[in-house]
Amino acid sequence: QFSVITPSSLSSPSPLPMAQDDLKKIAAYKAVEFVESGMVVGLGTGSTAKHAVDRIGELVQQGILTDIIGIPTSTKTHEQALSVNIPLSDLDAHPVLDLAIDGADEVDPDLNLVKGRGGSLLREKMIEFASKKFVVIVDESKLVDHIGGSGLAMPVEIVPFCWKFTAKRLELLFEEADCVAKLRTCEKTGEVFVTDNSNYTIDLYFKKSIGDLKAAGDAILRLPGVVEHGMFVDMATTVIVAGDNGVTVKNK
Ligand code: ABF
Repeated sequence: QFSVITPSSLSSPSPLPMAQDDLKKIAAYKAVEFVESGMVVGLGTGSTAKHAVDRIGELVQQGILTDIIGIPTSTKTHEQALSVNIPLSDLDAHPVLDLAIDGADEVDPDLNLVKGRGGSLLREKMIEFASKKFVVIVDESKLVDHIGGSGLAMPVEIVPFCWKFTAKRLELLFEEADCVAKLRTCEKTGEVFVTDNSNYTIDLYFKKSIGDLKAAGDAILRLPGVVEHGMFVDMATTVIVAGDNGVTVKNK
């Protein structure tokens, strides 16, 4: 069920569309309200999750949140969290998390997600899988009717060894969806993008529906060479969406 909340800073809805980054911040701050002292918290990656990490750091520094342990989902978030004084640990020491907060690239009406366009997905999936609650924070531009139907990338993390073979097998797997597989490169340098886990990323582009998401995800994982894919099916417990008319919280 949806509940609509108007942020206090928007007591009467603004007549002007809000900047996308402001919406991300509103969603992030709302999610941090779920964080309590003593919790082990998964810290997401990306421009939306960054606001949540900053906010948690602020509350830790003010002594409002105490005994927090953060589990970062990327090396970038690890550095950011350290810079705002959040005590950190990892999944080996804390195999069960109370809560994880992270962004997403696409969210469908059943709260299934596409993640990984920002470069991190494997550590995110491991940490969010281990969390009792997984709160996703997005601005309304991320809402889609069908996962993979936006024409934008569906990321798959693969081992570098003979990556062309794996890319070809991924295309063949989704032949009926007219899939094109592209190796991700760095925009600035043109060099191959290497993940935090020293792997490569293949971005899949579909012209037609990929059908059942779980079946598609399982088929991807059965391909030798694949490490993990960016479909997060049945993982989010709450999605917080910030839009011009306020914040919407949807619970699974
Ligand atoms: C990460 O950040 C990724 O899984 C996802 O690709 C991305 C969303 O980033 P942003 O909040 O910058 O749109 O969590």
